[in-house]
Amino acid sequence: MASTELSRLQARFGIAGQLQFGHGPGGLAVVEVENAHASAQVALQGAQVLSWAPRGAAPVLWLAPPASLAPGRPIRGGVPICWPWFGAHASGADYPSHGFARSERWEPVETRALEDGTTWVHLRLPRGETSARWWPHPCALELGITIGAALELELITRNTGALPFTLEEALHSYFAVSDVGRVAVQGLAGGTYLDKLDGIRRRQPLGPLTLIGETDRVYFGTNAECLLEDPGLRRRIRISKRGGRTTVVWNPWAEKAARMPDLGADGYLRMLCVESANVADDRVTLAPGTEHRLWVRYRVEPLD
Ligand code: TA6
Repeated sequence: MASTELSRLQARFGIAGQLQFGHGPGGLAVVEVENAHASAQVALQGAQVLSWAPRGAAPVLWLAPPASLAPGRPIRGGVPICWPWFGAHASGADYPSHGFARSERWEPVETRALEDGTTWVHLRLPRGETSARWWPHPCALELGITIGAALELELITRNTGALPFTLEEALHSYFAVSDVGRVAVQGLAGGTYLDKLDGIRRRQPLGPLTLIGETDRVYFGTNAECLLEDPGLRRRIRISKRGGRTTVVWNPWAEKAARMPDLGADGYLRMLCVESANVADDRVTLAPGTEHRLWVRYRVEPLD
């Protein structure tokens, strides 16, 4: 993005000493936030949170090496927004995986320094012609981000047309972990999931989910809070959600990761996706004039 455009955004939405526009990793145009509670970067491409770290804490989100990042290319890491479909499109073979929201450039609507010292960033997806090509439904898509000791994201879809439409969505969060083979995810016990490795639906055994290889599971009908426990970093990440009935857990593991250059040499060891979503069985149908909100909050706690 040209510096003049960044300067215009800075003049309109910048907050002295707290929020500025600039070029981040890979030359991506980003909103940079530093406040008393945390620091974060949000790419205008896809309104994608690239990084977030509560003050004094290690980064909570994993991001691909900067060399693999470039404007216009889906960014691996942070919190990609998958919308209005998840994974491969049902009929459009040439449609982008996970929808188009993450590839388009979003625009700021409002920024605010809140009284509690957190920072509010509100973005929307302009109705570009590419989205009209793939998605012929009049709608509005916005994201509200609250950056503080917790990170909150709220994805809002409004049906502004005269006909209902059905969508899938996911906040495809890449959490930073010490070693994916040593972490555990609490909160999914007893749930039913689709194992995308073989297409079979199974029930999650009681107890925490631990990983011993490639894992790609879609848990349906759950609004459970998940805890990502990481003994190596002596922390747990509390993943709360509202408006999302699906939780996706994904790690490609070594063999598939070796075919994903943007994961870097041992990237798969240092990340785990725990995604709050509405996918497949849980897809959302929006009547004309209504809206749907998918909200998440991430908090870091000591693992005593
Ligand atoms: O959320 C899991 C998943 O659907 C995996 O199947 C894998 O494709 C992953 O998303 C990454 O997708 P991406 O298009 O970002 O490479």
